[in-house]
Amino acid sequence: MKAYDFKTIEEKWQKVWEETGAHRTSDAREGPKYYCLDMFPYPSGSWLHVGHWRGYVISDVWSRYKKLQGFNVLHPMGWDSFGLPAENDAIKKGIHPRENTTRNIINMKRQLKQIGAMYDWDREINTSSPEYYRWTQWIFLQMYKKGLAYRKMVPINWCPRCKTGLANEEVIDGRCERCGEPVTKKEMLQWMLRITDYADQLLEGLERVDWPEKIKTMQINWIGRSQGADVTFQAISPTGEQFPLKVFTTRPDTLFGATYLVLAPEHPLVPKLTANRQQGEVDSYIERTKHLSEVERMSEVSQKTGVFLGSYAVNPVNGEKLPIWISDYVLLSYGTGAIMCVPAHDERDFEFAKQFNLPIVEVIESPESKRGESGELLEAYIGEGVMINSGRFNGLSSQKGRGEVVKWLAGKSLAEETVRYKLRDWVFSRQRYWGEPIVSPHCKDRPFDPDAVKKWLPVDMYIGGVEHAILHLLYARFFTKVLYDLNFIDFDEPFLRLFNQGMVCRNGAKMSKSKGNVVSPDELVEKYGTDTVRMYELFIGPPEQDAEWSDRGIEGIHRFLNRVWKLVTSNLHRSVQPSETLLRQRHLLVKNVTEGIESFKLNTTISRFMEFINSAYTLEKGHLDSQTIDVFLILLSPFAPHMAEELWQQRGHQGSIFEAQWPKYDEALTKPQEITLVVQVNGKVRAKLQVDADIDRQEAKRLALEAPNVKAHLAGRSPQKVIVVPRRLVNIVV
Ligand code: ANZ
Repeated sequence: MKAYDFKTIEEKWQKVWEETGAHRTSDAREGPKYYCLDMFPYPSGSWLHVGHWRGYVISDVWSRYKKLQGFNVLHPMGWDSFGLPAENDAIKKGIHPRENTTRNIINMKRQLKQIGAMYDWDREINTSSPEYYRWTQWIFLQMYKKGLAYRKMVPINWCPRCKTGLANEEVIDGRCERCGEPVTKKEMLQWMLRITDYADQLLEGLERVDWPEKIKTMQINWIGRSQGADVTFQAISPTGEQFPLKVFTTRPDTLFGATYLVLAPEHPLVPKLTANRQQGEVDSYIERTKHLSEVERMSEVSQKTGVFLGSYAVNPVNGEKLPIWISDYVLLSYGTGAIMCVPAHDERDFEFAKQFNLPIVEVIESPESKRGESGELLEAYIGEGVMINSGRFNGLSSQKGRGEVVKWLAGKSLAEETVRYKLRDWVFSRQRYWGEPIVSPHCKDRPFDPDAVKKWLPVDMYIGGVEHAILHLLYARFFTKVLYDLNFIDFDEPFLRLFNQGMVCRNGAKMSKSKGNVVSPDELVEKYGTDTVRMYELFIGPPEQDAEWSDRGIEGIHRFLNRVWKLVTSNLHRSVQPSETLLRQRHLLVKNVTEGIESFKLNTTISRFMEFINSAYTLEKGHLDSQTIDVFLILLSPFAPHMAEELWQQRGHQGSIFEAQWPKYDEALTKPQEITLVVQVNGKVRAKLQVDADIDRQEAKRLALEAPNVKAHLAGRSPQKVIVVPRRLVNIVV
């Protein structure tokens, strides 16, 4: 028997897999198709650390498991290689991003291969290669033809020093993340994609996919559908001119409680409605707002600020004149960019009214309102209730009143029901160099092979980090829906099932280069082998949760694999029948591993393997029959593919273990075995009990003493002695 020489074994099998094209997917292979996709990595130059490994190991276990179940599995890999991180990395190294990207890909590919995952490298794609992006351009053109891509002047975050537009995420406290220069807003002509046309479809489709609820909720909130009404006020300028002024509100039932209006500082009516004496203050407020990001403007913690314009608007429900203000908490890009303010029933308006001493008028009554000693409102009451101070609508419930008020105003063309979305059209232009060039096209061939698309898509299982919950996953769904509407594909949701792995942490923080807490897999692979590292990645915690990395824990997994190696190699050709107990344990293991993988409980599944091996050593004294070994190896193979493949061969099988079939189990054999326990009182049989075979002495004694007939014969006397013969008899002496 040879020791477990993981180095030789792993090198050997990676070579064999490569040479035989074991991971190449053939369209012609039998079995239903299964498409398992990883979120593609960015080849940005940092090495893969053990945190990156985790997701790839999870998806590989899943793909190999599906293959063993008889599916024809497609598991490709590619590179998401355009974008700011790739450009910044190239700038840092002083070389062209294309050259840098090519180098990074070579490195990362070598590292990915170290995992021993079954990627079909023949289908590798690279988003920055012309062969790839000519087709993203082609899709863009189709969208343009359908009116879904258009150009518009929009204000973007602009860093005057770096001379580039910045994403909201790159603006920190109003300054450029990289150079610290204050960020301004700049109007620029941008390419936009009309994702808002798809808002309802993007919501509806979420009901049809098997995704974590958390991610669905995040997308629902991001799309942010609000049902409400546009209501028209009459604004009167300081010179007496009148302008219709539309506000968007989700609470038309509170119209009688409006005590002022607020416009976004950028609202086009602001110049017309500003009184001369207010001009200076208004101008400086507008200038100040330019330096704030939307995130900062919507922040709940910052104090409300604003300026009175010096003009008024007439409330259509009661003819009252309300002062018009501007404030940064109203965004131009949402609704109509103007709001009516009801401080009694809106938190932000309440805060603003307190700050500037504006009147607060209650129009919704509820016992839940929080009041001070003299009955005044202590905070806005935002819930439902009964309408008061609302003229003809008094006494109606707020829910019912909402519709009635709109109906009444609609009759005078002063209101209409509307649905608004938080979702904005997507600014698709990039000001930087390393990004998809926007079209100059001569597409001769096709973007994709319709037969292949029909066979493989949609993706059955998509695996990646939770940080992509919104943008990437929403855009991908949008593109899919557009292609569906253009009749290029016949499905409209790209990812049927989604799995998000948790992050790997060290010293309590997410593992990352910038935190200086990364662990490289290289030395671990060198010391323990890939299979050990793979299994340890899975063992550190439930896959969907964040987990703390410890270098020490890996020893335990390595010891386990050594025990497996020893046990199997010392039983390679033993012609024995399994004991009844072992047979049952084997069936139970098949059940547990199958269910464990199905429910992604990969860490506890590994514990099941360990228990099985322990009891094989103790109960069976290290003797295993061939069939049990084969079943065990197949179950283990998605986790430790190199070792399983090697031992499978040593058992004398022809061909790869991954051509084998996932074992089945007999449900009856997984149930705890029952035996008949005979209970005697003073030598006479008084009861026969059906109990679990592995019942312990304590429990056997308790059950025996509780049996009704036994109790009757004891007649209240306490036994002098209770003798338990395991699995057979309990003898009670009184
Ligand atoms: C009056 C009112 C009274 C409101 C009340 C709420 C409660 P969601 O649910 O997020 O869609 N609003 C409208 N446009 C806005 C903008 N551009 N910037 C900031 N706030 C805006 O919220 C809709 C509500 O947010 C609208 O309903 C409006 O305030 C405000 F008791 O109108 B409401």
